[in-house]
Amino acid sequence: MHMSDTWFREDFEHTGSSIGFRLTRKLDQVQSPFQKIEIYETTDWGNLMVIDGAVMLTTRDNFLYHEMMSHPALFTHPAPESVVIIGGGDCGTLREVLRHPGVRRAVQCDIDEQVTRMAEKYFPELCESNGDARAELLFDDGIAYMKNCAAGSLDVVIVDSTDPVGPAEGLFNRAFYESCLKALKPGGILVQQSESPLALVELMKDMRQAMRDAGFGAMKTLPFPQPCYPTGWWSCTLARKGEEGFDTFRSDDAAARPFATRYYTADVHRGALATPPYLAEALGD
Ligand code: AG3
Repeated sequence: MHMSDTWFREDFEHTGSSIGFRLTRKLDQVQSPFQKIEIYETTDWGNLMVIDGAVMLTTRDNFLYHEMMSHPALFTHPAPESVVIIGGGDCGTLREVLRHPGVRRAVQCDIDEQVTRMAEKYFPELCESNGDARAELLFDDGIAYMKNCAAGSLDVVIVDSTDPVGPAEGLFNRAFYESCLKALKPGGILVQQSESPLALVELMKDMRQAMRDAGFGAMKTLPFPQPCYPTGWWSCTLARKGEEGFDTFRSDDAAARPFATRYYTADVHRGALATPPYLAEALGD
């Protein structure tokens, strides 16, 4: 018998499905100027962060998402030194990026400081690299930040956003991608969290069209499991400033990586590049 029969459930209207967690108690809640952030303790998944009713992460399964948002792009780029993360206020992506010894500067720009304050308290392991001399944490509008970024100054831009509604809506359109393209050096890579590869293919197509219209060359969507997000299956999309594709990556470096991972390996990376036929047909990958 479990001590609790109280559940948090995210009903995802677009997919006609839900994901839920059994709770022990509510730990915190804050209404920031941008959104409502809730923190729960669960019986089996550690702590849970919810923003405006949407699951952001759990202690137990966030490594899947954070590793896949970072390592495929950083092991595809020949020598990533300068990285910007838009969103990502929980600092999990930042931690993974900083594991790469070649990275000299990693800027995280999230509009909502409260997300980071909550992560420091309830997901301290994700924030363990925040004091790294290479890290810079900004609490600012990511759209404006990318617009004002020096042209040709970045190797990788990672958009670790919420769904394309509310504050994150402007992170999925052509104007924003144009700013990203301008800020990247030739051969630079944009990574965008790109929702469920099963239920949100239409959204993914629109997003990729906006990237193409902005001038990005090669593109590739990598699916991965993510139990806490709608349908339990998620994806990131990589886009290149230039035509060089994503089929080859620094697989020897990935295999010999000087840090521990729990999901990402060179083989997992290779596997994620194998696009299932239905998705290949829909996206042209
Ligand atoms: N990632 C949030 C992805 C969107 C989840 N959508 C949902 N639950 N409806 C940002 C947090 C991880 N750093």
